Amino acid sequence: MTPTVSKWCLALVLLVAGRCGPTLAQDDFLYGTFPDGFIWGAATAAYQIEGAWNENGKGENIWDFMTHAYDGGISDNSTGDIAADSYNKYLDDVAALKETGVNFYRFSISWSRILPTGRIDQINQDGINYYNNVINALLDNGITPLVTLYHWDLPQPLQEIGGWLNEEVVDIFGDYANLAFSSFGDRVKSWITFNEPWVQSVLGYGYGGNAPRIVGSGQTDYIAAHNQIKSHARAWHIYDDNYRATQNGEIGITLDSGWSEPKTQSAADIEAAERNMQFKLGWFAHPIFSVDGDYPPVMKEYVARHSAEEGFPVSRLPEFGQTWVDYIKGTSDFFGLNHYTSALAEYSVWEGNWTSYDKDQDVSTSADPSWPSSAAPWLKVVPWGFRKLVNWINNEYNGVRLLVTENGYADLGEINDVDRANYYTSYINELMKAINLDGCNIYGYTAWSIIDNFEWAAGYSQKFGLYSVDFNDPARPRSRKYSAQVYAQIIADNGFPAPAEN
Ligand code: PNW
Repeated sequence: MTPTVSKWCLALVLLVAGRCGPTLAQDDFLYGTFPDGFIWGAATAAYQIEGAWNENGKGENIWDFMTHAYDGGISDNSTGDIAADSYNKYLDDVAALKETGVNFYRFSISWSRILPTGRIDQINQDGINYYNNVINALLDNGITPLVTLYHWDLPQPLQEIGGWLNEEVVDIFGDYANLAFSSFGDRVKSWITFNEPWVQSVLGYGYGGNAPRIVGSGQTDYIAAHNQIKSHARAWHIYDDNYRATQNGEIGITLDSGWSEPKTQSAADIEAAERNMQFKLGWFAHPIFSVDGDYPPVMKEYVARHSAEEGFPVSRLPEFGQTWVDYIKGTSDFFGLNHYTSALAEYSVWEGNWTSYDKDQDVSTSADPSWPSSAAPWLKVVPWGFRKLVNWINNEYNGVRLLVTENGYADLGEINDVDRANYYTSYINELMKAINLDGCNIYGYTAWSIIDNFEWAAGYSQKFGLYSVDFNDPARPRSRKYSAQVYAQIIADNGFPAPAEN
């Protein structure tokens, strides 16, 4: 090595060390603040908070249908019939948001509240009025609405024609999106088409724990995902063609992902962890955010090989075809990310002549026993995984503008929720490292959730709120938790200024 080269190497090492903070170990706390203009929010979803499931013209959706069934599949046999009663108490939610000091509120529209049959031939004006009231109350209080069109609550009449397995729903979703843009887009400038199509596909159409409880892992989950991706692109194009120029808003998608850490440093485990990322996040992100579009090559290869081994004449992973690949590519103005936890991934071949999405990957995942747990068995506390994940996304999708659209912690409902406050502090600190030390392009953060709510198949047994809701009291009173005070302080400080800077 010539002296010149070694000098450059030294400079490079110093540069990298300087950027990463030479003395900062993985879990060390970093003082500092987020960039000016960073936005802070909190989130909910319609079925989880609204209640009023059949009031004033609302139609039935797949969660109404599932929870009302004889064996509703909810751990505490509860329903979202009343939930936090936000249909009547939304002003209390707005007050909590205001007290927390958020810049924006992420909530979802209940499709069947504005279109009881799912289709635009029957519009429920009361539903339109309700969302107008919510939007106007937010704006009156200086809070920006961020609206999700689909947070898992498909109108039941559309399930009866196959739901996301039926490609006709792509156009029907487009009609619904069009109605939302035309009704609310004068005031709503940020839209999310789908929340976590992975959960809707894998849990709703693969393993069957969520509505509509279809079991067919490795087959129906792939089809449901395929039609949701097409539907997302359809809504984006409708906005882009007809509304962007006049309404000046933006529209994206929210994907969920944990971080997959290789269990060992063997080449097989490192590849397994990467493959697991591609199967989980890349499944939805590659068609939309990558330069080439379409499903990740490794996913196409693995599903095709497993399909052949299992005797299928063609791959169980559907094909878009070039027209759809081009139509889908680039259809998101930002990358919405929901993140909660991490897993260890290892190479593992699942034996047997059966099909499943997990078997297709040749990966097994587990939790490190040292990771603190939460009231949700799947949610372990691994703050450093958040930083690694957003760096992975930043590298994989060319510095894409990223908005964290959910992050939060489950407990049993304590008011003095120190564990949740610590979760927020440590995860938000890792996010700040990703921005200030690693240069990731992240412009906002959203806490899940502003209030306790119906946690899907876990019912009311797990709580994610910054505010508690007393579900035994018909008035559903809200009370502020300790974590809400901590989050409000982080927002007020725009991060974690060093004590001397205070
Ligand atoms: C998200 N997982 O769901 C949803 O968007 C919210 O509606 C939900 O209340 C929140 O997270 C808390 O669960 C997820 O198993 C559910 O990895 C499960 C997983 C991820 C996200």
